[in-house]
Amino acid sequence: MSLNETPRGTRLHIGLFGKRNSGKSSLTNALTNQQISVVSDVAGTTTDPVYKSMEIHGIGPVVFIDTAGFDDEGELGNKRISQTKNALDKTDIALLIFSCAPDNSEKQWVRLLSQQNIPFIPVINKTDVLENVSEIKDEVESLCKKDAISVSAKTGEGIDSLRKALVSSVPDDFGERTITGDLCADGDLVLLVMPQDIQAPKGRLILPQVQTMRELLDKKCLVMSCTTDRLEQTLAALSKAPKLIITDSQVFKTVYEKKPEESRLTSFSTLFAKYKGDIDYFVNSTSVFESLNENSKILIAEACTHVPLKEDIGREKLPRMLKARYGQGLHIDNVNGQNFPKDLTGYDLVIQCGACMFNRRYVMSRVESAKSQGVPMSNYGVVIAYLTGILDKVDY
Ligand SMILES: Nc1nc2c(ncn2[C@@H]2O[C@H](COP(=O)(O)OP(=O)(O)OP(=O)(O)O)[C@@H](O)[C@H]2O)c(=O)[nH]1
Ligand SMILES: [Mg+2]
Repeated sequence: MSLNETPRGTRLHIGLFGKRNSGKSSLTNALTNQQISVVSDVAGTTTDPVYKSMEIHGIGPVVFIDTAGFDDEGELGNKRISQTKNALDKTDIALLIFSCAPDNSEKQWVRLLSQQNIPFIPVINKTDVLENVSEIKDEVESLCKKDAISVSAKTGEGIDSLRKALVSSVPDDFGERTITGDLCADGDLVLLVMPQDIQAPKGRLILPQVQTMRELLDKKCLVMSCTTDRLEQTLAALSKAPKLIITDSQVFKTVYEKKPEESRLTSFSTLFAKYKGDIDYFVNSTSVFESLNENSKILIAEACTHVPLKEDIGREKLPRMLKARYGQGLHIDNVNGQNFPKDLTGYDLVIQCGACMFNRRYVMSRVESAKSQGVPMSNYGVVIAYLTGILDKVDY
């Protein structure tokens, strides 16, 4: 599945993890009531993570992620485990599947889940054929220090209880975050400045614009939108100044100069920086700009995997702005999609895109990685605002 098809946004991501043949794919199929994943008694059937989105009554939209067994072996096996760990970085709730008594590999995963603060439910599968279910359950519960759910993916027994357990494990604050936060409320006039430039997909709006509009409509705001070249005409057509203007960050400075004084101003990517990531870390990290020089090394991470177009922000605009400031020798690496180096220590700064294609948990796992390595990390919108001297004027 390409990243463009990967379910995203505030969907709760439920990852299934366990050893090979424990029944992860069978359980994914049982939980979704569909034959999504290939099932077989050959250990190592699932290789790349398989994503399936659906609705669960009591939770709403979710994504199940079926993964390769974490006890895989050999060179290819290690690559699969690395993909499985990548899926863990996106997981909001994990199902840890056992089909026999736990051993070291499960002990290691219980540690991993706890270290990453991922809520998980231990699941004992294959209860239709296991002879010593209660002994295994005792061992699993003492390892995980919580109740396990017994199921059979084959007969369907226990699947309903597992769905109920999932509903009650959803973190309290999940899905509470909104894109526009308290910047606007019911009845406020909100103007969206959205240049439909060469990077905009033909005949469509980009995802951050769509999601923001939908949220504003749900909030009962009065939503108006225009392209940058029609900003003045639009403002003139309104009977009062917008409460809030949300602009594409590339034209932030232009909009700032033309906006009515009383209108608050923010950018789509700053809003998404807060929605998807750690806005305070992103803003504080801009202090590194004071100490960068031509020998510095910057990593630019883009979530999308589109073929870079002319005037691409990550590959052209940002590098041009940065090189104009620090010199042409400035070293900039670009990564796309899920390619994000584990070792960030060689970098002086990481700049992440708005990440509309990623879930919050995945962006936060990158932030945690940067923080733990002492590497500053920011985001497109925040950096552009800083470099154009208006970061202190952006509301978020
Ligand atoms: N009897 C019984 N067999 C099951 C159950 N769940 C899975 N199986 C069987 O166990 C084998 C492995 O199932 P999979 O769902 O492919 O296991 P997996 O964990 O996805 O395996 P990998 O993709 O290889 O890591 C298959 O032969 C399944 O039919 C169950 O609840 N009861
Ligand atoms: Mg499988």
